[in-house]
Amino acid sequence: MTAQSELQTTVEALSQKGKGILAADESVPTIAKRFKAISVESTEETRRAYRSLLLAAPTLGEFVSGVILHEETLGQYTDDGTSLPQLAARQGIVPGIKVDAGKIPLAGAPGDEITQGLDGLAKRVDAYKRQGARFAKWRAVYNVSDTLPSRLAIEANAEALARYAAICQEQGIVPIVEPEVLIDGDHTMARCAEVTEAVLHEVFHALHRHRVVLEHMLLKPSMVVPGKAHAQQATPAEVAAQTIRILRRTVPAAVPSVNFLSGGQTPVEATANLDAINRLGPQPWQLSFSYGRALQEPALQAWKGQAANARNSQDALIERARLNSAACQAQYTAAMEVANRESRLE
Ligand code: 5MM
Repeated sequence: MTAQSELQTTVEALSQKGKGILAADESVPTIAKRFKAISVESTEETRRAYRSLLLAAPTLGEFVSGVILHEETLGQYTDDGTSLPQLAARQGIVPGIKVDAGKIPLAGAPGDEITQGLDGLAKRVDAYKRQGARFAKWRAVYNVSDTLPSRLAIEANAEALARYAAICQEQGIVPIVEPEVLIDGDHTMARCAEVTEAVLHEVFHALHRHRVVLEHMLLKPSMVVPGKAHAQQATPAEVAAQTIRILRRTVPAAVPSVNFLSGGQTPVEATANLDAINRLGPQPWQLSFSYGRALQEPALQAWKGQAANARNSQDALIERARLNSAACQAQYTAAMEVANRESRLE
């Protein structure tokens, strides 16, 4: 298979109608934080147990087309000896891998951050591909205030995202480009829109300079929302209108799919907002999800580190995945939340 047709096959598998992506690539410190909230110690074994349970959830492949894994998970096995990427593949879910090496302060730009991990990336991507990964993800993070992010941070992160994407495509791996404008802070929705527009504009400029084939990548942006501490929160209809306005200004029609991150929204908010976005009618790109917390929070709460709770945890994951699948098709209603909860309690 040529690199181009390989990329096309993966893009088609990932962007199936009504399906989204499960982000399960929390770094070791992040998963430790999530486990601490349910009083579970984070060890290689507890991480393996939890992620095995997620990937084995019956029917997950009906709603989820791809899963983003952490490097550690790529080399882990279920109790019966199936590799975790293989377990995903058996459900019809494409295994992917987070390839960035996390963020550090950006020198010369107080308050801004830059994502690292470009050195030796081609070699690492080649090794991940041999372990079963077919797509990759790199996340850039932008803190928001009246003065942040600086022009330097916007340009430096765009350059890194584009170099990463070009390297992945050369290796036959589909890049997910994730510029996350953070929800933290008390900024207005207008400020989030302004920053998101500047960030996306610069990202696509850099992708063009680095000759990234837009048809063979996915975008994973944040939605346009007010800061979490802002006094006035937005309705799903407002989030949808502002998000689509900014995406239409900045994202070329050649990009096949936009898979939002949840970024600290509650699971219900993330689903309602995605539904409202899809209710605005057809756009040049598919509009779906690539949620971490908004898919996993109820599953973590149900699991609590106990093998006996595995089935309940899987049910909670499937419930969110099904509701988000409905949201991708503008078919979600708040009443579905109640109906689901009641049927689980019966
Ligand atoms: C699952 O978390 C991903 C990795 O984050 P860390 O490296 O900080 O642990 C993260 O990139 C995630 O894929 C996105 O933020 C989307 O997840 P949310 O929870 O925002 O939907």
